[in-house]
Amino acid sequence: MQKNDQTFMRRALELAKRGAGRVSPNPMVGCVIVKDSRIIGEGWHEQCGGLHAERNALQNCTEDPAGADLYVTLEPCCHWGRTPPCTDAILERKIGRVFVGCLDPNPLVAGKGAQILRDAGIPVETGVCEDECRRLNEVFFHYITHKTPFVVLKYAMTLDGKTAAHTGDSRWVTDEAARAHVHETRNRLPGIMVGVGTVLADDPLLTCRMEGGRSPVRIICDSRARTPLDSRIVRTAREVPTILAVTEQNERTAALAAAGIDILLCKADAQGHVCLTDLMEQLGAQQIDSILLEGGSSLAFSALEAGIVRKVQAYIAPKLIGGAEAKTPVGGAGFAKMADALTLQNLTVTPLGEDFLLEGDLPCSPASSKK
Ligand code: AOF
Ligand code: ZN
Repeated sequence: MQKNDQTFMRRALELAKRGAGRVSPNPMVGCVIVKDSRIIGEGWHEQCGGLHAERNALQNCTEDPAGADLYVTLEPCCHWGRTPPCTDAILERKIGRVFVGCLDPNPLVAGKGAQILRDAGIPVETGVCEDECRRLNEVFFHYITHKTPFVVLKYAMTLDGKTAAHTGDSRWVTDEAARAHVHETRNRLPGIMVGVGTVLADDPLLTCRMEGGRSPVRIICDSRARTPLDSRIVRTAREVPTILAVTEQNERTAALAAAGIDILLCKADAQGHVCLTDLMEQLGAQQIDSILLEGGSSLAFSALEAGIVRKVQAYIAPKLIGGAEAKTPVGGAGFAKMADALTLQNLTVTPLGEDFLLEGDLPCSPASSKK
């Protein structure tokens, strides 16, 4: 692999990121077309249903791309989806060589795109900046194979592990930079989920307040439909799509539906709460490929116990507040032994102003995957 190849692929990665929050449940993909070491065309997948990165880059070429090198962060597709196959466009425009970041796990593509190009005599190199390309689309990689949302558990806590003072005061645990980062995530992921306890305690809006951002679909886990009709979430339900996951339908769910809330009837678990595995399957069927789980502490534990959480984002403020009764991010019954604790992988630490963001992955256990 040449150093130049990585430079062009990194440019394609930058372009791909422009699709954040716009392409779900499709992947973010970027493409650069290069002739004599000069970029002659750039493109990215701009929105779901729109042209793919390769076709956009080919369309934007300032000169004939015949014989040029094409760099794309994801294997070119070879199937008819909402758009025609990218392999056709690459062959029609007589591209000389193709450099691919990572193969497409979509069973309709999965290596066949690269093979079609090779069979047509085009040299294809795969695995250029592969790690970065895979990481960019961790949501897509999960969703296309499991058909359930990639769940990110997010919380902010003090250095002594509290999400609020013992009085309940929680404004604010972290500073502005960390809070702005949360809004970027709200913009990126199509769903945001909380338990009804959080609605009753905080009356949150759960919208994205980033400039130019778009708000995720709000999902409330509320088995017995206790969300108040005069809560801010219900009052804004006609502007921001909102799903209430319940275990029974009654006059309260009817009143909430009349106020613009989508009622989603779910199976109940042994405790009578919404069965999270069932909820994830139903949300996946609605094309919601990822969800930011913002609390509260009992839903966080239920989600961890059910094995639906794939990533944890812990914002940590360098503050000590104490209080035996002060809330912690993960409640519920808890696991009995330290040996049962869930251990994060691929941990990263990012300083944000005075605070820190700790992020790590939780691998998919066989029980929590649909195959
Ligand atoms: C590419 N380049 O830019 C993207 C690809 O419904 P469609 O037509 O948008 O196809 C969606 C599938 O195509 C998606 O699941 C993934 O396998 C691939 N996405 N492929 O060659 C792109 N966005
Ligand atoms: Zn394509």
